[in-house]
Amino acid sequence: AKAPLNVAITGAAGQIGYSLLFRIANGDMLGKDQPVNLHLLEIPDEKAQNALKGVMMELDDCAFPLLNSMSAHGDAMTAFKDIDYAVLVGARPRGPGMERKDLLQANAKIFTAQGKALNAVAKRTVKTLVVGNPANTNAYIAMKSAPDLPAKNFTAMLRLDHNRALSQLAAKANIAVADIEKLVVWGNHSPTMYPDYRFANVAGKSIKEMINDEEWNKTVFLPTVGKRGGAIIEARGLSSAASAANAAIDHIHDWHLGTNGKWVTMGIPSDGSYGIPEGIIYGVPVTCENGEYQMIQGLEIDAYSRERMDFTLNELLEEKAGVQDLL
Ligand code: NAX
Repeated sequence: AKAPLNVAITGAAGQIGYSLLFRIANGDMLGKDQPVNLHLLEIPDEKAQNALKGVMMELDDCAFPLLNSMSAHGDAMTAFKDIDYAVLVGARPRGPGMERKDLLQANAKIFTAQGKALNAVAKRTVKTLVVGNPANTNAYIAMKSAPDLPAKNFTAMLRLDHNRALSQLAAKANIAVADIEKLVVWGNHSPTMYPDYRFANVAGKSIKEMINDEEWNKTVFLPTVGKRGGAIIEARGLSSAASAANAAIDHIHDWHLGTNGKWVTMGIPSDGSYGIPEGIIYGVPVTCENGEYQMIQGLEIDAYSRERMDFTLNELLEEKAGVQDLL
């Protein structure tokens, strides 16, 4: 049998946590033959820690064969000890009357502390996925706070946007989601992102040509994918949780086990290509193999795409400027 991997999840008693933990313990993320030790982090607050205990009781009650052990933590320095994977979900939500700048700063404090803890106690090979918003900038902050760890191992979640775009395209072109290749979502996990199906195809057949409707792209597809999070809040009264957990599972699953040549979207530190300044955590197409992602290089960027890619980049640069004093 394989040795267990240590996986830390923050915000473990939250909404996304409630959908995420059970699937990780079931082997959906790291493989059906891979035992896990779950390190669950919540704020030290008694209510949150009690809620976490309740979730752990339910995990016990599932008797998952792959769940080797679990532990509850109120401090990142113990939660992140020797971990192989970190899924950083917990973040400060926007409170009533809170300015964007305040939200950025509150989260910058959390992700500075968590980056430092990763730097101090996690395995040197730890791979990190940031889900908590603003996800790209939080990942940037954690990366900058962990100078002894490889920068490439800090990523942000664009996979929910990618999956949302897949499902909209499949419905429009009457094709199966599983058959869609080469979809891209560029930029920030925010309504400014740019889902781009110019390269997408089904068995080599161009989806852009199949749909052949630029008007639909600009007036339906882009806003539907971009504002999907808001539409779900409006309908459900709560933000996306099961679909967000599912996207986190997909992201780490593919990073760990590979994509067999399929393109997926990950927010990764830029290497400077496509005009994205080095280090900015930006959604790009990648393939994964042997536990490493490889960015797809050399795609043609037309004028409209350039404009959209710069728009979402500028938002990231503004977010970065808003937290620069803390780094
Ligand atoms: P919840 O408020 O239900 O849960 C968050 C949990 O995190 C709470 O239990 C809280 O106590 C805990 N927490 C807060 N600060 C913490 C810290 N410093 N250390 C450990 N735990 C901490 O939110 P939920 O719906 O689960 O969403 C979590 C985050 O995901 C939010 O920031 C949300 O905006 C973000 N999302 C990101 C998505 C993405 O695609 N990247 C999509 C879904 C989601 O909106």
